[in-house]
Amino acid sequence: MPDVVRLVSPPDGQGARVKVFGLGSAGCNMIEGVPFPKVAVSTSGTDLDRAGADRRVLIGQDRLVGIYSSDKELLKHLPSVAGHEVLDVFNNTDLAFLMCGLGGVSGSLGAKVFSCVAQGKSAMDIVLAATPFSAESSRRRDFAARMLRELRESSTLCIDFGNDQLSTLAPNMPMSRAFKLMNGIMTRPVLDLCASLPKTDIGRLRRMIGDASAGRFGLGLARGDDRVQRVVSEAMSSPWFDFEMTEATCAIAVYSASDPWDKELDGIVSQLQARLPNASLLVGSYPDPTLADRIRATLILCRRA
Ligand SMILES: Nc1nc2c(ncn2[C@@H]2O[C@H](COP(=O)(O)OP(=O)(O)OP(=O)(O)O)[C@@H](O)[C@H]2O)c(=O)[nH]1
Ligand SMILES: [Mg+2]
Repeated sequence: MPDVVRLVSPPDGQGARVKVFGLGSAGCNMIEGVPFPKVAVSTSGTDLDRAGADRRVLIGQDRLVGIYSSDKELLKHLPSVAGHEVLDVFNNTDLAFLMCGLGGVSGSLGAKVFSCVAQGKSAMDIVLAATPFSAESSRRRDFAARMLRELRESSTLCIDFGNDQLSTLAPNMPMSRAFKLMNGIMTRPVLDLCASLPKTDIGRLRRMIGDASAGRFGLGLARGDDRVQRVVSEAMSSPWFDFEMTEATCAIAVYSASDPWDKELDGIVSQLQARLPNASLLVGSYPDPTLADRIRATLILCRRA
């Protein structure tokens, strides 16, 4: 039976030092309301103005392409090659979340460069990337697909969110509202991981993910008598889980409730074990008073890239 590891929610001051990066136009939208130190990165100044970030990195497109084209191993071992404006934003950072939309230049190349530099600075890098709608140009979609393959290979974990699947979650919604909804969904794993992952467990998370660096996300919310069963069913029915569940070799689950209950966490663990026969489980929990009588399950399934 694969391992189950339970995280103990970190006391104040013992959580990981987190930084959230918004790369490119989409990335700068995504980090807007995120309650952690934020860094906005783009080739466009207007993207940076929007993000309300603590640090802003305006980088010329030629320079970004130049760093991207340099030797990736060199970048990991000698991150200063990227230049100080890229390097310094990783000071005092244990966990770097890199958010972007793939298909354009800034977000796609930015995510690749910044994830390599994060590794060079010994920060754990988790990429959260939206991929283009089918209605966008095939050139954009092909480039996004190529960059997703690269990011899955090179980053510690790359969670992709197909924008197309938004139509399942919110049919007939205007694009601007749909993006807002999607950006809120994409920040959920960031909030939940940060609330439940002590700094001392980052190495363990990295080892459990191993080479299963292709991540996908599911979310469940439920109230009422059989809420444990329903919260897991809802999370498992994520439109992004479009692969065989036997492929998942690692699952990260975070349970939250206004007053989390060990018995409910046990219930979630056994439901997940039954549905994910090959996955080691890393489970965390934390209190979220805004949930009132509901519970929430956040689930990240990881497969080999
Ligand atoms: N989820 C989400 N996706 C977005 C958003 N804005 C754009 N996208 C998607 O992200 C992809 C990349 O677009 P941008 O972020 O505008 O591209 P960029 O990284 O700024 O690239 P350049 O402008 O070429 O430097 C698009 O093809 C859209 O599918 C957003 O706010 N949320
Ligand atoms: Mg742009």
